[in-house]
Amino acid sequence: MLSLYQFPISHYCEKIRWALDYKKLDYRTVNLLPGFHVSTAKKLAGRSSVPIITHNDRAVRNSSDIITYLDETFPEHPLTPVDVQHRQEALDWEKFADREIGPYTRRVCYHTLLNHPSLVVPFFTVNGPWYGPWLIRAMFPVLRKKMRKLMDINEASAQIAQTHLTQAVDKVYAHLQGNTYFVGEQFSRVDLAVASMLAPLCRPNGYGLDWPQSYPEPLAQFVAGLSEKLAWVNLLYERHRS
Ligand SMILES: N[C@@H](CCC(=O)N[C@@H](CS)C(=O)NCC(=O)O)C(=O)O
Repeated sequence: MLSLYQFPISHYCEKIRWALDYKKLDYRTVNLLPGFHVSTAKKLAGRSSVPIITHNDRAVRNSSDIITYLDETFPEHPLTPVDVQHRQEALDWEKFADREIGPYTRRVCYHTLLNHPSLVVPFFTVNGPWYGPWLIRAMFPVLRKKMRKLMDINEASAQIAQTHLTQAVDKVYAHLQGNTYFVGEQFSRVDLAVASMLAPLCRPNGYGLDWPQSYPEPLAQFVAGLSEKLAWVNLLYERHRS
């Protein structure tokens, strides 16, 4: 049995949900509560970060390693290009998405969303333990402070993250030049990785969260400024994320 230990809100976890769904694999999700996840994650995989998958008494963490494991273990509906050059290009761009997009999307989004507990608490607790909404609401001021500290989220760092993210989106847009796929003519792990890392900015159907109609400011304005270049994310979700 395949299990995915995750946070529903996390875009790294969405990357793995998408990979599992794309590969049509049967799996169960175990939704952990942010801040209360550490002992479970460490017991499973030695580190606190999710996503983690378990399969046949084995635990794999780190989204890129998980996709490699899934493709090696379940070769049907592959996400890794077969052509050696395409494969390397895909892995390089995936690394760019994981390192140069994911953390900045998170910082920019949380900088606004953490000021709106009524919006973000349901995202932290959806389909989790029954006591989750009560616990996270009660602990929210402490949790928010801890998250801001751990992820270095403040006004100055959010401004820098906006600049970084804008440059990363420009780089993606320039690479695609109107094409749908990053590498070759086929959907692969790189498209999935880049689109997942940008998805919280686009609020696509299929992510699994009940997104608000629009984001509060200043996030709404930032997202609006990128909307044309982010249209590709929604297109990929429509085509490949049922
Ligand atoms: N490089 C990791 C990053 C995963 C990551 O940053 N996970 C965050 C959620 S978005 C997390 O688990 N944070 C809590 C923690 O590290 O304890 C991957 O690709 O899986």
